[in-house]
Amino acid sequence: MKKLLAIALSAVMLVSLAGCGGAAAPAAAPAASGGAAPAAEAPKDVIKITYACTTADTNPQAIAAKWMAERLKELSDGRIEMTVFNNNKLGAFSDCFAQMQQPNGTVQMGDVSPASVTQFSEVFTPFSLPFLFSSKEQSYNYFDNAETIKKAEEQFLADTNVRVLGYYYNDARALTNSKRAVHTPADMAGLKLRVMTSDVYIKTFEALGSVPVGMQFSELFSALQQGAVDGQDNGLLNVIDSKFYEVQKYYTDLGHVQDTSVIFVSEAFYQSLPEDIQQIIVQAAKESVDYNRQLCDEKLGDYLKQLEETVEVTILTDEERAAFRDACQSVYDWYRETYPQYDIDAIIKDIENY
Ligand code: EAX
Repeated sequence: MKKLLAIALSAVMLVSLAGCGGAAAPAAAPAASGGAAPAAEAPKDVIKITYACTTADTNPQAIAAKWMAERLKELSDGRIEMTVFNNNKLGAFSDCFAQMQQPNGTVQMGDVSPASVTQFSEVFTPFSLPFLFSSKEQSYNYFDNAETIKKAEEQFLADTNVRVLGYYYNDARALTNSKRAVHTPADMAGLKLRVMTSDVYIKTFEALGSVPVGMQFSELFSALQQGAVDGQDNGLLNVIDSKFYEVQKYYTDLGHVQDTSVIFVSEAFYQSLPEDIQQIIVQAAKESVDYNRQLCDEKLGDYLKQLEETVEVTILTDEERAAFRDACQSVYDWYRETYPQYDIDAIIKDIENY
């Protein structure tokens, strides 16, 4: 499987490299320098973008990214051709991200949960602390407008050489597993759960008494299917779209993180582009965020009904959820000690204004 992916990835790299050479190059040299007949129409420079994401075809992130590809084409009058490789077609997202960091990498854009890239920069770690945001609207407002987020984006760029363009909704994260219905933290004891490769998630799921295992999303379905892990913590959208419900028995609407999926562009690639194209990329990404959030609202209601057909669904009461929140307080203590450079208490206060 790994080998196949590697072959697929290098094939894509070749194609993409061929395309990229043209992308970064200046406008085609005029054919008519020596007084010969001027070229009637110089061929337009096509800028190729390879976009990587983890989500399946029906997920609002993948749909919005493909919509962005159309919008880029339209706004640039055909000069930008973006191809979206969703559903982990390019393999582990961490490898795709590493490509975005390179001057001539094979991947120029993509989106993923910020917790999946904490090994490249830790600046987004505060925002996946458990039960930090009280609603998806609050998290939208905060991510779109807060000064703290603007600063985090600047630091992220400095750390990684990758620019942030916006935030898709990656759902209120939930809990699925194959062992038992979960109503209380005690029900989680010993459950082996896949989490993103983020220390905040590891600490959160340890605090809840489970046994977290950091793993790329691209490995998750087979890990669930083969029983290598008992469960995972994606929300309703990914549970349905990536078909986890086929290999899971229980769902709890835990809501520990109002998650985003950050849209990235390689800074080296971005800086190689003319200004008008840069602006088009910024605009199309922003518009696709609105589209993504609208799609999420449309899908989420039906999705719960759909899930109830195959999986035992637990909807927590406020009191029940509070027990999980209380069980997570030690994660904040650990965070204050481990990351004193991020003033989490100031962030908590700040979020209340949104
Ligand atoms: O960004 O890895 C995950 O669980 C994420 O939710 C997924 O990649 C979507």
